Amino acid sequence: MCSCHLRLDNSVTTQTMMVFFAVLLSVFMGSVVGDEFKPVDCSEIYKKGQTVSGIYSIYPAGDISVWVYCDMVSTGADDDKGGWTVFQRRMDGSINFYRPWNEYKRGFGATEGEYWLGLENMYQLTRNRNYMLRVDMEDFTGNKVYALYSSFSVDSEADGYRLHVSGFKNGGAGDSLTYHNGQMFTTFDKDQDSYGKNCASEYLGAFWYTSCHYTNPNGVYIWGEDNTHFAIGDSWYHWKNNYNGLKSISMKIRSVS
Ligand SMILES: [Ca+2]
Repeated sequence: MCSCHLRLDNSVTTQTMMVFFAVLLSVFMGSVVGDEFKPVDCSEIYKKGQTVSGIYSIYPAGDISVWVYCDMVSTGADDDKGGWTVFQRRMDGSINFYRPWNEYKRGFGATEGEYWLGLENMYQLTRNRNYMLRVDMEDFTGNKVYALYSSFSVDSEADGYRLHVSGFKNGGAGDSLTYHNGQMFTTFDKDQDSYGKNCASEYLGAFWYTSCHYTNPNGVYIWGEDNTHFAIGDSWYHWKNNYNGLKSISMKIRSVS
């Protein structure tokens, strides 16, 4: 076999290649280092023109990136779309949500499916910015409702990751969250609720329990109605009582300008 047509002047080829890679590297470095876009949340990504829901990288504390699901289609109180940072999502029961404090602090699960973003990330997001909250839910027959709250924030770990939520607006779900306003977060290994026992171990979840809950979004993923064990499911009382597990529930925040 003759390979003469491939024979080139080695020195010229090497020089050409080096120039080519030098140009390529400078373009690459320029795009990565020079103009790097570090969005704090999905609201910033949406404002940059990304209108497709999906997995994006955000920087809640400004330096370290985390993967998150951005809902770019749901509406707020003014029917304005998009920019929602999903911090909690149940949809098929594939992830075990009965986890200890450190897991709820750091976050867990799969961004493309069920996950919890982490209390520290939620604190970092909401400490310097104003956010509204949207809770979306669906039952096992395809009905969908939601609840909106005009203000949402989470305190630091030193303050028990205390929840602040207010300004309810009904999207058919009713208000099962205002009751939890002002509460610290409780897991089975860290009891910060106002109940004699531990609400997390009593109702197999982790939440801003009082004594104990009107909603248990991190509870057991039960398939619809089941009162075998009282109020352990991923329920929202004011829509489906507390012995009905929801097919899906997701909690998401968007910055308020
Ligand atoms: Ca307790």
